[in-house]
Amino acid sequence: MKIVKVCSSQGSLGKNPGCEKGSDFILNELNKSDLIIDEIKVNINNIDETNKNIEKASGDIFLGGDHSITYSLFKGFAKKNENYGLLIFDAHPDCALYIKSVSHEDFVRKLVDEGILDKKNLVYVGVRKSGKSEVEFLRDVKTIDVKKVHENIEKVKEELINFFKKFKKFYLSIDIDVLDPKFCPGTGYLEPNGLDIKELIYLISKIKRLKNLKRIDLVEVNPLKDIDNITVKNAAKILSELL
Ligand SMILES: [Mn+2]
Repeated sequence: MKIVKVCSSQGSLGKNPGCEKGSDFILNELNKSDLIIDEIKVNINNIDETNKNIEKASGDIFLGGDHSITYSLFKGFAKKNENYGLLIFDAHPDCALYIKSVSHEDFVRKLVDEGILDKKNLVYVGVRKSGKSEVEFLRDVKTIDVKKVHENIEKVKEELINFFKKFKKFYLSIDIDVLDPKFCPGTGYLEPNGLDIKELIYLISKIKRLKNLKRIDLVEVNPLKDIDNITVKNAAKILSELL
């Protein structure tokens, strides 16, 4: 199991500066000496170069960084003519209309438009704040809301496992803001009524048993905005569940 640090907030549109420090804080909190840890070369003056380096990287668990890193990580993960899926835990769908370089607000749309991701192989859990331009995009995408997790987590677990087990491989992306703000005060956007940390840990503990889960990322943890280290501690819990 190789962990890779992606210390960049270049794709956060200036809205989550500090999240480039997330991976170091999370690993520090986890405090395990037997981990294999690598780091992607970041050029803070050139996001395209950073993204190329991310795309070339090999590894199992990637620690951001902002959510735009998933664009290049998923590109590097996807191989032509293979069937693969993407599972995203996030308060936001990140499928806004994009302008130029990929950002943490639009990377999913870009992956779909470029033919790298098929919408029907994508599932969101926890989305609760979408922009106007995102509603149309989401119409034919499978989404599981927070209420459904609260009400019947067993059913959600079954649904996710049945959906993702059919792929040759799949990718799991976790934006920390899928959690309720009381579990993640240190992130870019706080969206009320999110998942409980126990719910998230439970779901990922079941999902990770699937052998075709081949790549994971955990993003948008911002130690500079954190309160009493709550976000970093919860991110370390999530990481330790994934190891
Ligand atoms: Mn988000």
